Amino acid sequence: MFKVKVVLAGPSEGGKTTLANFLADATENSISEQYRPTRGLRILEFESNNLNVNNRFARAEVELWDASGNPAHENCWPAVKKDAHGVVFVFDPSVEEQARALEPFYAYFVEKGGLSETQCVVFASCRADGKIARGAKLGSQFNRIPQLQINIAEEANRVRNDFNTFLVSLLNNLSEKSEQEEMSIMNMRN
Ligand SMILES: Nc1nc2c(ncn2[C@@H]2O[C@H](COP(=O)(O)OP(=O)(O)OP(=O)(O)O)[C@@H](O)[C@H]2O)c(=O)[nH]1
Ligand SMILES: [Mg+2]
Repeated sequence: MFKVKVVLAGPSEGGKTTLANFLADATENSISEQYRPTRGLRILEFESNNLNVNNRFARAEVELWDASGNPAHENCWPAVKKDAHGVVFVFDPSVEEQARALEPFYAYFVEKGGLSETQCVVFASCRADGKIARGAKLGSQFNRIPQLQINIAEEANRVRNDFNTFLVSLLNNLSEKSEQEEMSIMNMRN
């Protein structure tokens, strides 16, 4: 079974913890009314089944790192980035400042080394009543990263599917890599 470390990154009140609880609990009603800032870091673990990886069904053990978006907790970031397979950037598109506030996270996780853009996705986390006509627009550095609108309250299944699709893309990379490694080990033996 694959083990995948996925990081949730983005500004405070973007919706990371809400998303993490939803994904890990597998319940439909995990949106809490009250905002409780994450202090530092939480790590949630769960299994995702029935993932189609290279035309084989696979399961994955997901380690979801839900870090605080508050710059006061930046000291956690190195541990968060270390050995991460993928990053989900989360922000609230109905709040203009959140688009700007996402940029330091891109800079840290992608620009400053670590992850490539193929290991990233942006989830614009819409609130229940969030009929946003025109959401906050992200900087051009995000142009090469797929961006999806998610709405846990109204489209729970779709959010889960979107996350699993992202997982599969990460796992495809991983399984290709391990096949290449196997190949090179065999070549060394020959
Ligand atoms: N209705 C609805 N509310 C949401 C959703 N996501 C977040 N919220 C609300 O937005 C607020 C902030 O959400 P959190 O998930 O705690 O934000 P966070 O990104 O973890 O913030 P930090 O821990 O400070 O970095 C909370 O009041 C949530 O109830 C959502 O999908 N739907
Ligand atoms: Mg949080």
